Amino acid sequence: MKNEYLLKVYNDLLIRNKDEKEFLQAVYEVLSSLEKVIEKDSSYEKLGIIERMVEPDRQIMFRVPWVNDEGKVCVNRGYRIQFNNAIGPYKGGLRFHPSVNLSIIKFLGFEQVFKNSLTTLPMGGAKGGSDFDPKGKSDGEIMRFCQSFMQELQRHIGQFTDVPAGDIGVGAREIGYMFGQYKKIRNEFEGVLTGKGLAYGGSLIRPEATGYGLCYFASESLKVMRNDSFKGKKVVISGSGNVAIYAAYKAIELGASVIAMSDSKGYIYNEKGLNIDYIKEIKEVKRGRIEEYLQFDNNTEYQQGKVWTNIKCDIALPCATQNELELNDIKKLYDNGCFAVYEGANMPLTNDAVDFVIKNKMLYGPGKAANAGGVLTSGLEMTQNSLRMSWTKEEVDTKLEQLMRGIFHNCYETAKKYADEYDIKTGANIASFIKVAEAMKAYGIY
Ligand code: NDP
Ligand code: 2IT
Repeated sequence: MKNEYLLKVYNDLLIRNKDEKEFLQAVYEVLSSLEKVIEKDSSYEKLGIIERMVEPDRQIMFRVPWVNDEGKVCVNRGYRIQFNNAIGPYKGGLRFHPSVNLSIIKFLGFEQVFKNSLTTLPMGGAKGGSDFDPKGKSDGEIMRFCQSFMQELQRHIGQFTDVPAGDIGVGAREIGYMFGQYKKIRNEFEGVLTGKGLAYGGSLIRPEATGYGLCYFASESLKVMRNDSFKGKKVVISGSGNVAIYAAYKAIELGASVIAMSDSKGYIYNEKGLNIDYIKEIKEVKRGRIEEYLQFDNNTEYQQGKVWTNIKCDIALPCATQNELELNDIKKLYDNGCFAVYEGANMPLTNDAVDFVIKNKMLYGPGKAANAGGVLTSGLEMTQNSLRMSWTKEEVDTKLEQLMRGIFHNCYETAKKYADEYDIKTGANIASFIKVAEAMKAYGIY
């Protein structure tokens, strides 16, 4: 990054937020793509657009007390970072994981602003969550935690203000407990959360949406950039949660075999392909570990530790968490024949790993574009709630597929205009930035 204005904003942020490693990384990734637009239009600097974009509208942090099954009072920290609502109400998931801290929620909120802009739907960006660890907790403990979390969060959100959803550690069960608590405290039945159950305003295809959307984006990229498809490809996926499972189903439906998946403890590998129904049963019903797959199929290998970079494959779909693939991992994947990486997770590649991918002309889908299908379908859930009706599976899936293919084209055309066709990172950042920046300009200074 050479532009003086961008460097100054970044260096100021570095001083003020020096401990927020993930947030600084996400900001650097975006700012380093914006040089050409900033140099072409001096109004961005004059109006302080970048300074205003890197500072959240508001950061909410709160105490979450809850009682465990032994009757002991426990305390966690809750967060909601409302980053930017220039193009619509704040929107973004909630993450429950022991690693959650301010830096992680801020990076996720910052990314969400640009991702939501790419969806073409009217949604601003936010993120929230807690350092609560759902692993090993009983249903009763999860319920009491979610109720306490919502007791405070409810005063900051609303269907026209801020609409949270799921992320790591937050799925249909947690959304149900939180929606019930919101409805009770506020005495309002409104689409304040997405990812709801079908019985109370949820959308068909929302559980599948991020994984399906990732494969729609990938298949458009394969078609346009290589005249190719998923057919016959060997795919490796990290994670075995919501995003990973439905990405695996869709990749298989499109003709690929998924040969490896993982969790935070290790990965499973079977050259002939994995059976995703077993993984769904282990993760969604038993809430167990991926290692238990071996009980269903003893021809599969299990390895402890970091994901699968030593496996021969064609396409990698990192769908677990941030910074899971570093430069050396990507180099190994590349040496093993992998030619495409599409990010189901948020920021799964370090910035130097992304640079390697682009430099070596691997096909690439940055998270803010490739995993936008989840929030996009959340946007469709909000629309259905406003209309007080629900669309069929086919209607939602068709909209998801069309919009994801559209996101690829928007990023690809913008990449060609400002950089080169393999630099989809720059394409995604510039295309999403311009829309948010134009809205901010229209409002004047406030
Ligand atoms: P889940 O909680 O359903 O699954 C998370 C998966 O990632 C699990 O397999 C988990 O393993 C693994 N994982 C989580 N943290 C770590 C870690 N620190 N190290 C290694 N593995 C880890 O979450 P989702 O599938 O919803 O989310 C996965 C990613 O996708 C996240 O980056 C999220 O931000 C992103 N995303 C999610 C969307 C959604 O709609 N849900 C939308 C867009 C992006 P284990 O069980 O062992 O912890
Ligand atoms: O990272 C993400 O885009 C999500 N976790 C989904 C957010 C949403 O509001 O559906």
